[in-house]
Amino acid sequence: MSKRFYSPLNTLVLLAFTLGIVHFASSISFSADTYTVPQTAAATLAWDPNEPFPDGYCIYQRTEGQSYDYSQPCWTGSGTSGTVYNIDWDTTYYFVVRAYDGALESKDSEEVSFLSPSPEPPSYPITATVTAHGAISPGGVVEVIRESDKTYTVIPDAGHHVADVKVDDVSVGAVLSYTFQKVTASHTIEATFAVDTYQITASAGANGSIAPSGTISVDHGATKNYIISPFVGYHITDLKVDSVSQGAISSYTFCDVSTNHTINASFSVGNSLNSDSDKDNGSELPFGTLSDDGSITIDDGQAGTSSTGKWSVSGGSDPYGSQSLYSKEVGATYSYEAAISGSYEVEVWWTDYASRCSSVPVKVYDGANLLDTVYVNQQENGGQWNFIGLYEFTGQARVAVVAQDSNCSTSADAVQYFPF
Ligand SMILES: [Ca+2]
Repeated sequence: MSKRFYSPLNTLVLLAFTLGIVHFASSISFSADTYTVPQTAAATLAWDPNEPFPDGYCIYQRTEGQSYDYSQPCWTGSGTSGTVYNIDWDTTYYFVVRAYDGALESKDSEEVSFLSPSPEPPSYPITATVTAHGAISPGGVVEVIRESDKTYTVIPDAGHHVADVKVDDVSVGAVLSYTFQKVTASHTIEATFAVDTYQITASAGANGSIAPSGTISVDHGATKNYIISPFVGYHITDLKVDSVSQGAISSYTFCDVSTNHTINASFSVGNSLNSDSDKDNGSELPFGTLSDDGSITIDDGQAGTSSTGKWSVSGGSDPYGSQSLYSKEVGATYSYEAAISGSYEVEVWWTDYASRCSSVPVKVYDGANLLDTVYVNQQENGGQWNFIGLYEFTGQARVAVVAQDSNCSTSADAVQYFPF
């Protein structure tokens, strides 16, 4: 591969030379706060020895578009290799070697070229992670060139928002973007997300209730059901959802919630037992007889009554309705049940009779829960309403008159629930 040639000016023969490159990548060093990269590379050139041995050799260099300046060798020496320093990165250099002996100088050797690309600057990994319900861009591990900036975008899923962003385990708040500036170290960035929530505010006008009531928080996409219950003696007039009338309905369901809502129920006095709306919504209706004042009266034998043991028609005076009953069977009960909610006065009617018991238990229940036991003297105050107490019911009120003694008679006639 080496090519001999003869200089016309002398007898020196210069063999083609080979080029070895040396740049200082191996000397690049870093420490915590300093960063040193040599600004130049060096090239070592080697060539075959001339025969006969000359006084020495000169290396000449040029760059693209330039000519050699033979008055200024960049290296002179007697050996067969030389190193040229101060080679710029990313610049193509051309070299020739000439041998000289006294004033004689050979022609140029073959020309060789040399290019030293600048060493890659160091980079640092930034690791981005997210929890469910969102993304971060760019994700994963990204190498970031030293001293450069890197911006991250945090992208929550629909119906969610950024809960927090941590950079190197320290919160930077619920930001949608974060930029690492002039990176000189590895970093982490982690985003967490949370579901959006909305407020549903439920209210009920007088004489009825809505459940759940008040303002509650609902997750994005959730379903929420509301039940509207008029008090006894009242009916639903209208249900407004976000101020838009929905009619006299007794339940409403928000589906796939994605904004705040309001729901408001209104009620009117009056018995709506036979109204279409009550039939349609299947709401529980009180038994017995409703009055305009909202009270409900249950007479013996009416819907809502039930009994255990033996009860017979009494000859007592001033019954409520057409008749009253009596029992002498200890523990026999006569119950009056009403599907009502809210505060009610309970009143009991019995009839006078000579054999009446003096301490008859009247038990008041709300569902299965015994609220109170009041003992009444049925030897007195027959033929009228007698106040038992004021109670809070949650849908299933029941008053039970319990036969007290086989030596006296217990009267069961009527019960009244009066809204308070
Ligand atoms: Ca009666």
